Amino acid sequence: MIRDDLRKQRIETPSWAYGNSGTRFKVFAQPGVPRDPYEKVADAAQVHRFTGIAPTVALHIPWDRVPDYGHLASHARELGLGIGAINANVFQDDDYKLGSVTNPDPVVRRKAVHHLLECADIMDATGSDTLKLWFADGTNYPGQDDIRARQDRLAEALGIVHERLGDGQRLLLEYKLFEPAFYVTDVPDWGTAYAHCVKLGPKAQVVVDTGHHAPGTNIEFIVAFLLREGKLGGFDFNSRFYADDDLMAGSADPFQLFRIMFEVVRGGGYTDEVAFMLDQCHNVEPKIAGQIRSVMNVQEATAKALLVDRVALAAAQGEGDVLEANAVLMDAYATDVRPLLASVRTEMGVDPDPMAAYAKSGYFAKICADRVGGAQAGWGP
Ligand code: PSV
Ligand code: MN
Repeated sequence: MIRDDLRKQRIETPSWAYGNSGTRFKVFAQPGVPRDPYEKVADAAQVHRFTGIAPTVALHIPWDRVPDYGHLASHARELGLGIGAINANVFQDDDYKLGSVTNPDPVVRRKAVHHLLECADIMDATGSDTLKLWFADGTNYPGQDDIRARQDRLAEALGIVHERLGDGQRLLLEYKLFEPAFYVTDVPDWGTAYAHCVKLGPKAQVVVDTGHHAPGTNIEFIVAFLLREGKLGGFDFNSRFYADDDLMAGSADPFQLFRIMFEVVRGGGYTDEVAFMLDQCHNVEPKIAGQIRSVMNVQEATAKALLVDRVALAAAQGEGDVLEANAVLMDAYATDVRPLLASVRTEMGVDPDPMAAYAKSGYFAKICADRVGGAQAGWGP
């Protein structure tokens, strides 16, 4: 039943979406922005409160470093939230200029692996089951370093981390075509991530950030392939017009988001095994409302994907009826699912119009008034 499936949906929001962010040219401060991880978690709880389907928040370490992670997790629990993926950050230290786990210097490599293991400890302390690894590692110039040796170093580090994971824990390896490296990126694409994950074993899977491909890449094919191999661990959803734009999910290309979600549903990936996470930065729009909009956009794409008449689709495909097969898919995409979602929300005890309900709640005015003094959170510890 589509309604049951929609009620079960889980979308994770990132703690860093609630802090200040910007472009490489300017970070724009917004009023009411959290000053610490506790306030970020409180904001994430609002997204869950108004959508009913965002019950976990991802942390980024060291951006969300606290003295007592168990305490942060219980603060989250009191607000009705769980701690989701722990994102390791080995890209903001001077030592990492030439890479972290692939750095030619073994001392730097050890430091990076130590951080990844610390993130595994934080998983234990918070009850998180997912370690998300993205490496800014790569080179800018031909000859700068040995491409193959860097792969060996990467494999070695991943092996140590994989070994450390406990039962029920997994690592998700995130690829990205370029940036900050502009010649070689050590994990540039799903194939590289997949090959490393296959070698590592069952606790390693690939995470697909929708902004991390060359223009024109068929992301739904990647999703279908990884799911078929049991190696799709999750998504970092965001939208892009050009590169890694980190815009609201579903804002640039809602049709692509629908096609991705259809392959998820078709491939049996609409389960808790695949983590549906957001990874985006709200630079010009208000943070919490921006997250609510993204969650709703993913939810709408999901509803349309669930609506596809797969029996009719399979029949048309089997008969080689190209036009009919395409029409079946487009019928679902063209359906206005907003009334369905409003009614599902009402069944769930959530306001049918999350954006309006959040706006009316007065939460934004309250955090603007309350959060004075202190340093606003941004892309730093
Ligand atoms: C890298 O661009 C990325 O997508 C990774 O997921 C990071 O951890 C995240 O952005 C936040 O900067
Ligand atoms: Mn990402």
